[in-house]
Amino acid sequence: MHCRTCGDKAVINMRQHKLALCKTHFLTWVPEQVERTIRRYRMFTHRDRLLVAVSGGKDSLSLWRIITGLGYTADGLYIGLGIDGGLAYSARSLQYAQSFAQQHQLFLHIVDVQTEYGETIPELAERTHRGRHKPCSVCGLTKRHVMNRLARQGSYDVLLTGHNLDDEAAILFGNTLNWVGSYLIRQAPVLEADRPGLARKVKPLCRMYEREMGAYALLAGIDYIHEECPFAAGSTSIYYKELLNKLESDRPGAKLSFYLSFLQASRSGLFSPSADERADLVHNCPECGQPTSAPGRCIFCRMFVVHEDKLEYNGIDLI
Ligand code: Q46
Ligand code: ZN
Ligand code: ZN
Repeated sequence: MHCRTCGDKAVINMRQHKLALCKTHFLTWVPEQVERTIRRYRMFTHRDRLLVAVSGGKDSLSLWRIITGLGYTADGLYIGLGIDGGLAYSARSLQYAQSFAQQHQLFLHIVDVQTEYGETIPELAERTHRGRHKPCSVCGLTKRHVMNRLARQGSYDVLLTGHNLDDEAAILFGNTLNWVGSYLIRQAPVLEADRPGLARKVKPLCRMYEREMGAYALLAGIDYIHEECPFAAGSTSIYYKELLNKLESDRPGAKLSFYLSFLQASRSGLFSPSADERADLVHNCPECGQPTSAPGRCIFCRMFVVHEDKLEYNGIDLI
């Protein structure tokens, strides 16, 4: 197999694109694809201040590397979840994020959930009975809250996450299996900050296959945490990814076409929000200022209600 551009030995064959490339040309092809996605969906410009959510994994670190390599200005945000699972998962992922930032002379915000809010994610899940064995829902809503908070407090224009095509296709697959309309209308490469308290969110890797991002991280020499979070094992999203990979191996390009056809249908108004859905998220939490569906405090602030004194003691400005 030879590189389509220069004829040298190819290091990767992407059947979905009918394209084989050598290391040099693959390492230029990936940023070109990401730049095209940024422009196609009008994600941001060189004037914007960007904040990248960094987990220490291959996608987010590669994203940070690619966009700064393209000349954008971007700081990072690492959220310490306090997840151990016998692997010291959080402590180790922080080390990868920190050493990447140091190596590339980039600024990394670090928000440790236990230090700031008094409990780790597993402890919070245990106390609130919201998933003792799998704290993913508590974790997800805490991460969303912290990302919004930091983006607003730091006056960033856009928040970037490292979701790749496999992530997006798996989320879409789950949402269509159950026809969750309210989630389908919110799944997009760009989520506008259409409510006070929300940051604009974008996913520049949404058209990149996980395999392509794995190869990019390896060939670009990015050091990242290889293990998944211990709570990811057995998750439905991993199961959906496996199913979609089976489909992809028989029909190369099936994942990309599934996702892109959805975006096209979405643009043509197939998933317009109902009046109820439009009325959703109209209130702003009096405590933190972020949008919430119910009057009064948002779920995040209600979860931390017993720690209010600690929040004040820590001097955290939540508004
Ligand atoms: S939600 Fe669940 Fe992830 Fe949080 S607890 Fe781990 S697996 S990190 S993306
Ligand atoms: Zn080449
Ligand atoms: Zn709140």
